[in-house]
Amino acid sequence: MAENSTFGPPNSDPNFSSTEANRALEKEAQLPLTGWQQEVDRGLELGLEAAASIRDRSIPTFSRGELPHYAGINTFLKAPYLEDVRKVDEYDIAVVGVPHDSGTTYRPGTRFGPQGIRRISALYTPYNFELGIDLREQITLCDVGDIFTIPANNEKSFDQISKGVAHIFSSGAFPIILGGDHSIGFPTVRGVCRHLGDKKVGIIHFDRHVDTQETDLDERMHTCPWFHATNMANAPAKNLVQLGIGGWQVPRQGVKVCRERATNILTVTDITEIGLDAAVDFALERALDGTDCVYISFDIDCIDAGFVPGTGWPEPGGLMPREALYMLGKIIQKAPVCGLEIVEVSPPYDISDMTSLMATRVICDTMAHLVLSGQLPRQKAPDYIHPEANMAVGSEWV
Ligand SMILES: [Mn+2]
Repeated sequence: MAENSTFGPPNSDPNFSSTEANRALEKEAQLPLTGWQQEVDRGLELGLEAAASIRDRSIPTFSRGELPHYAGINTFLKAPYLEDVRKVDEYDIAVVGVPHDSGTTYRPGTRFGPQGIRRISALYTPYNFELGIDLREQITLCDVGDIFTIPANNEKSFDQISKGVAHIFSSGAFPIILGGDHSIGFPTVRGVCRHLGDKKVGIIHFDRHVDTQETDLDERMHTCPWFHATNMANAPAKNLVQLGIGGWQVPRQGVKVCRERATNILTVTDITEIGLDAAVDFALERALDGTDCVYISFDIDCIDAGFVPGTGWPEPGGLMPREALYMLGKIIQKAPVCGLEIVEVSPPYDISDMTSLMATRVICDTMAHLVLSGQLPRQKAPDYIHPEANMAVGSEWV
């Protein structure tokens, strides 16, 4: 502080002592550095000690961890790549890519979504200032790579996706799914339902589009996931909540299905008029009515198109990033969440990685709120995973 300053330290100023920023400063002091030290030790062991001229002796010769951010192999957040997916149960969270865009009806490119999200995720540290959380210290995360999708055949891809998601979900690792277009919403939920037994899941769906029609262009496309997901007994339509719907790209045949099945829709105007907290309460009450857990399907195009140009059907007038992130965080704080998918990131249409960055932000905030709400790391398998669930699922899907 300058000698002639008229200001005292912020935390001694009664007008500012209770700011989020001051709380964040205090929270950081409570976080351990154990995981960081392990990363340094591992880097030195596997990456060799640095050249003699390097004064910081925590730096290895070969980059083997978070640093430097521009180096290394691009898994999500530089998490370990888990080649042997049979060991996914050893992690709290498993990130999996679903590079499938054959369900796209206009601008393709979401098959590169997982790569785009992973690439820009290298920009992030595992620490968040105001949340006071350091993922490296508090959970274990792996990147299991991508599901092998079949570009010429949506249905075969759906079977692959359901099998892969079921494998992760049944292991107890929390699945975070990087799309891919929104057609994957049906097979991902089907994979979760495979191991719910008679338990039920409510779907909270952030989107500008309803995605509820039976077919589009004669197939089950990215306009169709919730028609088919809510046909499953484990995922009732009355528990489908759709936040941010509106504009000029909502097919009328999908609207008809929403009306017939009485799904729960809030437009962007609804959300801003009733307020974010009331919108969160609306979503939770309906998604959790008679269900055991919530699955979050986050279409990046729910955000105003100005922030997310890299998507298949950009639509102006969407949610502000702060609004979407606020609602997402509050929902996770208050609901048992069984999985997250982030879809419709199309890097070929992106500018400066901004759409992929938004997706990364959604994922990292989700992980943080899962930890802050005590859902992760898990002490035991959640009740909604069937006790006989195991990773050896069959390949037949209805
Ligand atoms: Mn959409």
